[in-house]
Amino acid sequence: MSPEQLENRIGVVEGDITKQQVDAIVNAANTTLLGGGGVDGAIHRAAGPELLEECRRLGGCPTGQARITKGYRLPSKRVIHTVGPVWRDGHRGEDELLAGCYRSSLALAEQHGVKTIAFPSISTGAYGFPMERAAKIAVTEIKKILERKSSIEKVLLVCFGRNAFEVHQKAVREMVG
Ligand code: AR6
Repeated sequence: MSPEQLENRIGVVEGDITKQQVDAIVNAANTTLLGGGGVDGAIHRAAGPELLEECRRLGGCPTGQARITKGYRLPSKRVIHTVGPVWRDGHRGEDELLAGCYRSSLALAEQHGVKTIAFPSISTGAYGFPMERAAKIAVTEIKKILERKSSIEKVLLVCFGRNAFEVHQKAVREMVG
C-alpha cells in the first residue's frame, strides 16, 4: 500500500468520541469494566444503562486486553472496551501493555466485521501515560494492521483538545509515509 493510501485510512480528529459515526468506538476502561470517569464515563452516559448491564456479565478484563459489547444509544453499533496500563515509570511493561490494547481491540474489530473504528488516546488521562509516547505506540500498531490487508477501512484517532490533536497529527505525519 502506498503511503498516501495508508494516510487516508488513519484520521486524526478533535472531538468527543461518543459522537463519532463509526461502526465501533473504543473505550478506555478499567479491569472491572463497570464504568468510571473520563472517556469511560462519557461512553456509559451516552450509551445508557443497558451498557453497564452487559458489561457486568463480562466479568472484567485484564490490562492490555479487550472485550466487545453493543453500543445501545450511541451512534456506533459496538463498543470495544480495553484496559490500558497505569503509567508508573515506563519500565513496568507499560509500552507493551498499551500496544496490546490496540492489537486486541483491532483484532476484535476484525472478528466482528467492523470497517470503521474510533480510538481515544488510551491511558493518557487518569492513567498518566505520556501522550507523545502513547501516540507513537497507537500509530505503530494501527499501521501494522492496516498494512496487513485488513477488513478495517478506516481508523480514527479522536483527540480531546487541541494539544492532543496536534500530538497525534505529528505522530501520524512522522510515522506514515
Ligand atoms: N472523547 C474522546 N477522548 C476523551 C473523552 C471523550 N469524550 N473524554 C476524555 N478523553 P481517560 P485512561 C480523553 O482518563 O487514562 C476511567 O475512570 C482524555 O483527555 O478517560 O485510560 C476508567 O474507568 C485522555 O487523553 O482514560 C479507568 O479507571 C484520554 O481520553 C481510567 O479512567 C484517556 O483518558 C482509565 O484511564
